[in-house]
Amino acid sequence: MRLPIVFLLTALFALNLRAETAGLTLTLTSQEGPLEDAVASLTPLDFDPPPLDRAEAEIVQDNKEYEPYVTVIRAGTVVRFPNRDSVQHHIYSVSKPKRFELPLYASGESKTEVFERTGVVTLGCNIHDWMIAYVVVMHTPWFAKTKFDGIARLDGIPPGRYRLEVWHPRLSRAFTREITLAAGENPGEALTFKLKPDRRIRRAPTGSTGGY
Ligand SMILES: [Cu+2]
Repeated sequence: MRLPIVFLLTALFALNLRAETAGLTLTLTSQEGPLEDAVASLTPLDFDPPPLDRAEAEIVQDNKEYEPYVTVIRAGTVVRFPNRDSVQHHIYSVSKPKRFELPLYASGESKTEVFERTGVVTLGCNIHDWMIAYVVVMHTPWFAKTKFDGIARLDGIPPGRYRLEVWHPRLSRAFTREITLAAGENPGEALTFKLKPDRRIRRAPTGSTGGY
């Protein structure tokens, strides 16, 4: 008789938690269509987000590209940089929140770095000019990155006032606005952005750079 009551209480508690949280679903587009690789986040204005327990992320070097192109993490996250290529890379960042370099290391090896400070960190490679990736380091745990459909789903958010922010490598500045989220609601919103030209360096044709 005792177990079922515990189950019932657990179920009620879970239901209650769900009813008390809020959500937000964003559909992001630009002049080119659905906006991929945008980071949408909600930073609480009236309370501190829960502290980060432990988090890891991975940015791979594969086929002489970084993958993924955009990574969003919380401050304090450990990022692994495995080299899955047959060639070596020299990862570097001169971005303020995290200046570092990981000189050449062999295929199959991996290095790690901790990202402690919030902001956007741009990664390059000293050998391959076209290699670029972004690490968006956030204080808040409530963020989402868009895929090809441009949709960012933010849910399980405590109700309250937030700063909604949308970042993308090709926005002149991040979009921000205050928003209030109510318990049990998950409104949808569409936002359209004007992107700057894509300044990514075109990759050298395969085979023309010999050993590189
Ligand atoms: Cu490289």
